[in-house]
Amino acid sequence: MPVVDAAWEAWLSSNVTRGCSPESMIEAMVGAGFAAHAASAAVNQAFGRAPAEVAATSGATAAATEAVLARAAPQTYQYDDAPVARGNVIRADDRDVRVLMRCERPQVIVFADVLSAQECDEMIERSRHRLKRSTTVNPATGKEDVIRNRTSEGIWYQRGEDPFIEKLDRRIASLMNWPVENGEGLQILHYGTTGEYRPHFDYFPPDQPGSAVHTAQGGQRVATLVIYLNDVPDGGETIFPEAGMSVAASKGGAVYFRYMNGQRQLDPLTLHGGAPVLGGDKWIMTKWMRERAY
Ligand code: PD2
Ligand code: ZN
Repeated sequence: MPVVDAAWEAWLSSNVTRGCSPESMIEAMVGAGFAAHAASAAVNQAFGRAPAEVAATSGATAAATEAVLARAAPQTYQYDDAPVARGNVIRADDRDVRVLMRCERPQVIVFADVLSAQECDEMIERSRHRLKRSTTVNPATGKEDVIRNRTSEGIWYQRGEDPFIEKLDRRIASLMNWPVENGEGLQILHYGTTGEYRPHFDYFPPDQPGSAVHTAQGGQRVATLVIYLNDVPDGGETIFPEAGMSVAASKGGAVYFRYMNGQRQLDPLTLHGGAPVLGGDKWIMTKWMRERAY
């Protein structure tokens, strides 16, 4: 952190004499690495040493500091309306889906009956023999890595790849109230006992070089629907550690969460993970929605 040495003293007094505003001076010092309170104190002192007529017109440095801090602070996420319909039962294309719980910050909705028990069984049976060890996107490179954060196996279905998948894609898009064309293909994941997915964000971190590869088509992810395909006997909840919330896996039920608002801000409270499965296994089906057609 810099200190107010002779060179800075000279800079301060010449800027006061030139008629610079306290705000611009505090901003310049913060930009040079000073803490806001240190910059504010130094600017205050400089105006205090100035001739009375300059000091009188300088205004309050406290207000100037506030303005600088407000500009420097990361923008807090603004919660606007999620696209999901209101009400306790939502008509999702061909099926009525019950709402069990809604949370506004972060935006999380828990549903029952997104899939029937038979549809869950059919998805599991179709997928069982095609599973591969899951990968995770490396944020630095954008490549898929097998890492210990995610101990599951999975398979992707192309959007609308057959009539059964197409029906589910349409129902899910209708429930999420987002265009079916903006959806990634469905992903099935299977976790054995002890399997887990450590807390992460589903969006691609904008400041990481690897994200550009993933957002080139369809843009950023905006919302996720995780559908549970079986009842997990013990553990395996979807957890939101920043919100202190967990959702138990219940066959045919689902958890929706939305992390990108209309201003393209991303909600850090949607940090989430799959808790370790403590008994039995866990099957889920995930839909990620993008900003644009994918
Ligand atoms: O298995 C889950 O509950 C879970 C939790 C968090 C899955 C995902 N994220 C995911 O597939 O992104
Ligand atoms: Zn996730």
